[in-house]
Amino acid sequence: MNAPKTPSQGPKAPGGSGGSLGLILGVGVLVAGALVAVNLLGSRSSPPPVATASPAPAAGATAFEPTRPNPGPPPGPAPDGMVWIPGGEFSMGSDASSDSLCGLPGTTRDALPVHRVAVDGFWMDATEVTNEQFEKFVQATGYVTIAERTPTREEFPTAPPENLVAGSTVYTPTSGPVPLNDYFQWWRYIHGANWRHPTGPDSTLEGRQKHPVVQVAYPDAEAYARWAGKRLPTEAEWEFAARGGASGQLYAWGQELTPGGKYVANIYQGRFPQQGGDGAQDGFAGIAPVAQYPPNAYGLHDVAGNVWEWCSDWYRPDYYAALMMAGGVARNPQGPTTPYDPAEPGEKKRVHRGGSFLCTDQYCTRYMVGTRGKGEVTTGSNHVGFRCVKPVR
Ligand SMILES: [Ca+2]
Repeated sequence: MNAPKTPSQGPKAPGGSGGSLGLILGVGVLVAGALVAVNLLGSRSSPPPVATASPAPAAGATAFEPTRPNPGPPPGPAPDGMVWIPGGEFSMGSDASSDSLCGLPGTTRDALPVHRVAVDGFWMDATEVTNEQFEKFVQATGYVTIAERTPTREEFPTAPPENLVAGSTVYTPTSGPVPLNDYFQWWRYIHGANWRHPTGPDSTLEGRQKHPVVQVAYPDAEAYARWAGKRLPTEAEWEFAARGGASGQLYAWGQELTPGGKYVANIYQGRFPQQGGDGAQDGFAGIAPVAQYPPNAYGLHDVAGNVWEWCSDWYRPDYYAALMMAGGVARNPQGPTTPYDPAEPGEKKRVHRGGSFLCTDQYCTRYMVGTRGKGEVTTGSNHVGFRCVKPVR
């Protein structure tokens, strides 16, 4: 595979794309399981306001209260491939006790505090959007994804010429053990990687029609949803749906990672991120076709693992604290009005949810249902996809 070099200086002080949401040639990096974008093309933003830290509940305390789904049957027959999510009131987030399950202390702090939220009922795709579904969209519209567009000199005047090539970020296993704090060891910007060639120009979709589409940036996912007469879920809708009516559980299926000794999601077992390190005890090394495991109580497949899913909320680590401070029950929250990630203050990020086939209890446990991820909006990778929702008119 022809892999243009990532910048020799590696991850520098957080840069930014300024006010522009134009094409950013970025490297997606796995930081505690979340895809984070590092802008390779220079910094030109002013720092945003400082976020307030999320308070942690007292040790041993739990803020979870029962989920109260809205009563009544679905409003009609389910649209093709979708299931009814009744909506209702629930406790959202992940409490401090789950923090210790992540290898890196503090990595779930942005899911605090657990707070009360209510969402209206909606239809949701039972699975992540597949390659064959995305292909129909592209055939019908001629849409060109961001990873397929070549960044221009005008857009990025300070970028090295070798970086001005269309491509995307690809997980590249290492030949041996590496420190887990240097994500450039296993993420590469690959010229020619895009949804048709998910791991680089030599890869194809042959045999992958039922795999979730990947290498889609946020605007790509949004364009698909619009074409399909749907939209992307808010983070609150996503979590309500993923919890399946239960409250305060660690996983979408319960409290145990492997109920009955069996894996029920496509995650990663073994030595991360080494070549051949994924033991595939869950049946799959790497990405899997959708719906290979039992659905949750609402009929949703793969809300944990396989690929991260875009949500429509901007990412801020202090958003839950802000909702808590506002008091009462947050009704149909839409996310903060502006994005902010202290790790990369200049980048505009939206929420990712669900974790991926690269999440491991060694390094990242974001397949836990209340935890959060984040991604720069123009950055795709081969472990981020999406599913859509359809509100009731
Ligand atoms: Ca796996």
